[in-house]
Amino acid sequence: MSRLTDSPQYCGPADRDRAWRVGIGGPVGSGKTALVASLCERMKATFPIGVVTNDIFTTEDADTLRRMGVLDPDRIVAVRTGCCPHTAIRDDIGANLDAVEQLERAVGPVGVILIESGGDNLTATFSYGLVDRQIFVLDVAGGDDVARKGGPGVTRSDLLVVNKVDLAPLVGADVDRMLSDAKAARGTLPVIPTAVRHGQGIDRVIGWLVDERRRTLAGPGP
Ligand SMILES: Nc1nc2c(ncn2[C@@H]2O[C@H](COP(=O)(O)OP(=O)(O)O)[C@@H](O)[C@H]2O)c(=O)[nH]1
Ligand SMILES: [Mg+2]
Repeated sequence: MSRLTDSPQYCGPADRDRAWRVGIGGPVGSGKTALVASLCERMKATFPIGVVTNDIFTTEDADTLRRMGVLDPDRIVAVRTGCCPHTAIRDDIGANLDAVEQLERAVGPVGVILIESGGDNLTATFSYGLVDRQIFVLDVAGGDDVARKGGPGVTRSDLLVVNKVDLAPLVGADVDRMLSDAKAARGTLPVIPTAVRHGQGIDRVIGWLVDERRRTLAGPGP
């Protein structure tokens, strides 16, 4: 299975001076904001980091992250999409690109910008005009058959995170089966189980991000 980055639409970072951008998508409530918060808290000492959130009608996720104090408030910018979340991250990315620019103007060079999508269904993916890599977040409480249901986020995102593994016994979900379904759907593409709320699996996600960033910035090999 090839990943979305291999598609002809992917142009790569047009300007290597700009921040490396990572999209975080997935269904409502799967743990996207929790993942963003945890990544900010653990990575900000090493990388100048920024966040763009997408909500349909409010700035709820940005407000939450500011309240949690995971970053300086001016490093968190909210986009109010006013439309289906996937429209703003895939079809008409102008508002998100403006938010990225606003962030970089406000705080100077940023090493990594995390762009959280509004919660959407299994069909949502980011345009590679907006992000360099994308993470899709599922959670075991959404049903352990979700990985089998497929969709581009499950099958071709650069990283699939299966979150809330701590809840598996409570909701009767079979995590091993979910992981093996996901691996079968994704071939060599990575899958990381997490319990973000308890810090479980976050170091693996950070390791993946650091490697992918290094690889992107190094450019194509000789
Ligand atoms: N038990 C458990 N709850 C989690 C975990 N990650 C997130 N949550 C909770 O799930 C709910 C939705 O998380 P949120 O990050 O807002 O989801 P989003 O809609 O995808 O951004 C919140 O109450 C989180 O505290 C986890 O690993 N385990
Ligand atoms: Mg959220």
